[in-house]
Amino acid sequence: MKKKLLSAVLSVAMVSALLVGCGAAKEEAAAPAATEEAAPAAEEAAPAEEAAPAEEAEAPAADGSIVVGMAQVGHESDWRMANTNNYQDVFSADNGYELQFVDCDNDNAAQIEAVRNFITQEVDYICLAPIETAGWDAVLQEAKDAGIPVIIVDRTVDADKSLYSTSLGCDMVAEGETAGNCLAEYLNGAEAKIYVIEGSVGASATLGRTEGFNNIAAQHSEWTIIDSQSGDFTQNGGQEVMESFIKSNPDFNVVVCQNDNEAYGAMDAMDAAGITYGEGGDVTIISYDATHDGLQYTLDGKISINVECNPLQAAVAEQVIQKLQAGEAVDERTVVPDEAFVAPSITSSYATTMSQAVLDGRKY
Ligand code: GZL
Ligand code: ZN
Repeated sequence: MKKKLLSAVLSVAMVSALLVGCGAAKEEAAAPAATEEAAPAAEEAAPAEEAAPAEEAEAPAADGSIVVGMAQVGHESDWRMANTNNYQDVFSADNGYELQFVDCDNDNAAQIEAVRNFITQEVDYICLAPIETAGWDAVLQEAKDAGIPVIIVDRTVDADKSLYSTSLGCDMVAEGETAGNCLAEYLNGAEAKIYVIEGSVGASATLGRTEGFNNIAAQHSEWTIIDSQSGDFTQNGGQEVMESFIKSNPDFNVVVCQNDNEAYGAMDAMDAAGITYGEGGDVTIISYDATHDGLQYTLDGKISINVECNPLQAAVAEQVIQKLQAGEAVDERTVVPDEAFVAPSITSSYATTMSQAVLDGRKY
């Protein structure tokens, strides 16, 4: 409601400009079972508003909607698109919101600029899905000084907790430990020569999953992590890293992909090299996200273990905003629950065995 009409016009122009800059052509192909191309965020920009004479610039938003600025990581993966779509569904005009959405295209500088623009526009709330954990103290202090609550969503930041209202998202360390525990149960003491295709450098999802998996790997002297490199959570990245791993040392039997899109790329690379994987294959693939296509590959036995990270988090963010609107206290952190899945031939005490019914019951 603090939005000033004049700055709204400017902000729509800025947000649109940002969207054009950030919403560059989608970098990555969708999963092999191609889903529709993600609509560039620019199409979602808030409609331009009539320029209001300066003297009316102080008037509160006529429609009384709550203005939420969302600085989204980018459009790097199917998971991210599901997360974006969920925010656009929940923070709709019908629900009483004006969502100013910026796709920051995995660009830290663009994301900091997007948050600064939200502060200039005096939005009511900022939802920040931080590309990296580091580098947020200054701009979060600016938002605090401007009296704009910031909600850290999906990933986490390395910043003083007094600089933001709350954080929400999945427990990435737990996800890594679940992946390790599923693998240990599945291998049952067998030797593992493991490659890890990490997510984006400096992202809490990458750091957490790596830490969690390594916690379990440390318990198994029969495991060797041969190499671990970033595939940037993209399909191209997964393919390129897998190709370089195969070229340097093709003697491996496990590959951990820190999201489904990297797994699709890794499968492409192994197909090209004639390396078999999945049920009856030489290599066990572990993935994260459990998106629809990722679980289809798990049902098909190509991916053996898939650890979910639930992207449907916007309702949790909305509950926080409604509490803040009512002047109520909010929890420091809300963990969004998730689970894990294994291929049909695997039974696991840490994961659900995939079936068509399980796939049909999924919400994303
Ligand atoms: C996890 C999220 C990660 C997903 C990737 O919460 O931040 O970013 O695992 C996405 O698919 O790119
Ligand atoms: Zn062991």
